[in-house]
Amino acid sequence: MHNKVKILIVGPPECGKTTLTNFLSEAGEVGGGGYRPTKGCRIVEFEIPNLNVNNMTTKVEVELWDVSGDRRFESCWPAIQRGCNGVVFVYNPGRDDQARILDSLYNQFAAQQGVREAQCIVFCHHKPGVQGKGGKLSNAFSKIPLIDTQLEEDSGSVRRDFNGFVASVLTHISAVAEMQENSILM
Ligand SMILES: Nc1nc2c(ncn2[C@@H]2O[C@H](COP(=O)(O)OP(=O)(O)OP(=O)(O)O)[C@@H](O)[C@H]2O)c(=O)[nH]1
Ligand SMILES: [Mg+2]
Repeated sequence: MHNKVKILIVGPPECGKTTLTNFLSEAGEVGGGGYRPTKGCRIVEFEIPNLNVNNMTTKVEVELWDVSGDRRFESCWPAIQRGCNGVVFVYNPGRDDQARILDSLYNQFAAQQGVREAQCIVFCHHKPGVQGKGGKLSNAFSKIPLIDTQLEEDSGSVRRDFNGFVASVLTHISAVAEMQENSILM
C-alpha cells in the first residue's frame, strides 16, 4: 500500500494557503501575526495516523507543498510539480479576479501535468468577515469537489475534508498502479 503522498496547495496571493497548511499540519497558529508572503515554496511534512483507504486503516505520510501565489516564482514550478500526487486549489470568494487566476493555475498544475480531476479539490476559503461566493469557476472545475473552508467556525470539517481528499488520492494511485500491473501481465 502506497502510504506517502505529495500534495501541492496553490492559489492566488494572500488567499490563505499558508494559514490552511499550518492548520492541517498543526505547525502554527491560525491568523497569528500579519501577512507574510511565502517565498517560492515551503514544504511541510506530517502524518495522518488513522486514515481509512479502501476499507483499510492506514498511517499516511503527507508532504504538503505550500506554493507561493506570486508568479515571480514561476521558474520554480517545474521542480515543485515533479512527482505530485494531488493539488488543493484555494481561492478567496471575496474577490472577483480569482476564477480567472484559478483557471490558469489549473492548466499549469493539473491539465499540463497529467494530474486528473480525481487528484484535485478546491477550497473556497473564508477569512473572517469575507462575504460572497466569488466568481463562477471555469468548466475545468466542474467535476472537482468544492469545499467551503472556515477555520474560525468549523475547522473540524476542514480537516475531515482534507483527510477524505488524501484517501481518494491514495485510492486513485492504487487503481492506476493496478491497471499498470495488469497491462504488464497481459
Ligand atoms: N484569522 C484568519 N486569518 C486568515 C485566515 N486565512 C488567511 N488569513 C490571513 O490572511 C493573510 C494571508 O494569508 P496567507 O495564509 O499568508 O496567504 P497565502 O495564500 O499563503 O499567500 P501567499 O503566500 O502570498 O501566496 C494572513 O494575514 C493570514 O493571517 C483565516 O482562516 N483566519
Ligand atoms: Mg503563503
